[in-house]
Amino acid sequence: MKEEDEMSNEIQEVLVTGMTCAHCVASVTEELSELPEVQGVTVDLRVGGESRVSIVTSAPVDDDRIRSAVEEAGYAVAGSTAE
Ligand SMILES: [Cu+2]
Repeated sequence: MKEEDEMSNEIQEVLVTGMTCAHCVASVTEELSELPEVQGVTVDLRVGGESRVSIVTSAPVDDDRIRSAVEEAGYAVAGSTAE
């Protein structure tokens, strides 16, 4: 059985600075979740460094929109792990 075509979800990753606790994670997750394409957000919190944020999307989301959502939450995107 081949089911790979049925799931077209993609994962986009960005590095976010300034996050220090679960509240920060919740804020970023909440803002990113407001984007219609976003289906899930996973944060690998790294206090004092760059936290890796993995975003599951139904369609590619422009980096600028991800950046805006992160900034809306009060944090900064240090970079994207993908081109
Ligand atoms: Cu916090």
